[in-house]
Amino acid sequence: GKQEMYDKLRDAIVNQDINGAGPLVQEALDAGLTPFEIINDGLSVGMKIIGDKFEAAEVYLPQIMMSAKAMKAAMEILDPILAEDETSESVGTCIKFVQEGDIHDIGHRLVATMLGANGFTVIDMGVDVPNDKVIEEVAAHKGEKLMLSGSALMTTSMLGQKDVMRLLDEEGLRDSVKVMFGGAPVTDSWIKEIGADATAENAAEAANVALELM
Ligand code: HCB
Repeated sequence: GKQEMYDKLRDAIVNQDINGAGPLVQEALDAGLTPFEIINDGLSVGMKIIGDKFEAAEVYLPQIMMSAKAMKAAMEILDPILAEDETSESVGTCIKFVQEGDIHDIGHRLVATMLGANGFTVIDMGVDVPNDKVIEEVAAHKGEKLMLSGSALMTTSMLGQKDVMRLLDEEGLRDSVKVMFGGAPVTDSWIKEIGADATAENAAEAANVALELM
């Protein structure tokens, strides 16, 4: 059944099965699972488990890196399919980036994929992006239905989100863009404190929140 397939997908990430993850995703697709189910109920669950194990010092960086590679191999199969599904009518433009000093890109990519699959035109600025570049990009798209989605996985890089909000104000751009920040350390109270619009727990929720904000 479905749950059995979800468990296999989860385990492929937890057990760092870099070579097996791609074929397993194909198997899941052939069995009729949707890319959303594969990501949300399978792969992401595995990534969460490996993250928790890392925090409990049960696994170490090399293992995490291999889990990340397995995740990447899985997404290489899913990304083109999700891109095909994109509706022709764009619901808005989303500038997506990871804060300066931060190279964690797994969650960032998942959110970008989900936003794209939900009708956003996604501009992926990648990781370790300085705030002045982010502000330049927002300015370049002023006047469009615009959303900014930033990720930060470290408490240090998260502080940069506060500067994004200050710079948007200073440049007179705050009213031109909706701002959603996410990443493990980001909380509702942080979002409130810095004056951003929203956060989301995961990629599926991020897509829903983004659609609501538009
Ligand atoms: Co990394 N790392 N890491 N790491 N890493 C964390 C983030 C720690 C929390 C682990 C820990 O120590 N407890 C920690 C940060 C501590 C802190 O500041 N609080 C940490 C550290 C310290 C580091 C290094 C400094 C380690 C070192 O070198 N000594 C180094 C940093 C390098 C740098 O950035 N300059 C580092 C490196 C790595 C890798 C390379 C081994 C690997 C990253 C691989 C890659 O991304 N390509 C890695 C990983 C994988 C992790 C953990 C284990 C998992 C992160 C992850 O991918 N989660 C993480 C522990 C953890 O987070 N629990 C650990 C899975 C994804 C799917 O979840 O939260 O990223 P997500 O995204 C979600 C969600 O937040 C939301 O939706 C996403 C999808 O569901 N979301 C948004 C995300 N962005 C959003 C934006 C929106 O607008 C809305 C929603």
